[in-house]
Amino acid sequence: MELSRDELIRAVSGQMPEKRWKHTQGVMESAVLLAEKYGADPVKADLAAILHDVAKYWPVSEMEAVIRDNGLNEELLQHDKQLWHSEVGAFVAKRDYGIDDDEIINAIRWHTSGRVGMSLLDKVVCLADYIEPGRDFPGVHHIREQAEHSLEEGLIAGFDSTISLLISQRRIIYPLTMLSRNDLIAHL
Ligand code: DGI
Ligand code: FE
Ligand code: FE
Repeated sequence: MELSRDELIRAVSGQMPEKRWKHTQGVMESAVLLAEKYGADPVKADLAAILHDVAKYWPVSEMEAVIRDNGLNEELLQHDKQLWHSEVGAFVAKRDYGIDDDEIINAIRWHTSGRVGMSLLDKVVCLADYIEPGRDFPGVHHIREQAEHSLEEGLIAGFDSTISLLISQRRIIYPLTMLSRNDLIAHL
């Protein structure tokens, strides 16, 4: 099934509250700017951004069912439910929204945790998610500053802020988030 960009936007925006759609529009804007700045494909960045949070408001039981029934990463089920929407989103982007491009699917799949060996498009979408214009959290200014001169420095600042927040709230850290951060530092 091949959806036009407008059809995709209509279908995805209907899956989420107004506020999340606004966030998604911000991620689209930032992802295209980052793609142009750092040499990724802006068309792919835009599509990945449109879909990145498509499953964010799915009922937890439906996300769990999709992960179990389709051989997705069941290890996620041992971790924070906030981590499930990227795995489920990548799957439904392909199955229900006709996205056939693995670079786009991967950028959706890894937009929350990152992964070891992030692709250029993974980095663009993950960083855009942190710095889109509507984001306002302690530390976002520093992440935006880093993003001005380095995709990797921006992402490290982003992961650092997530990890610090999780620690301050005494929450469990998904190990891949730390591995992604370490991998970026190791390659600088
Ligand atoms: O979906 P968004 O809110 O736009 O952003 P996201 O996909 O980066 O989701 C971040 C949420 O996931 C945030 O509420 C923190 C939560 N989370 C819980 N444990 C972890 C985690 N995020 C990461 N990266 N790593 C964790 O271990
Ligand atoms: Fe997300
Ligand atoms: Fe998001």
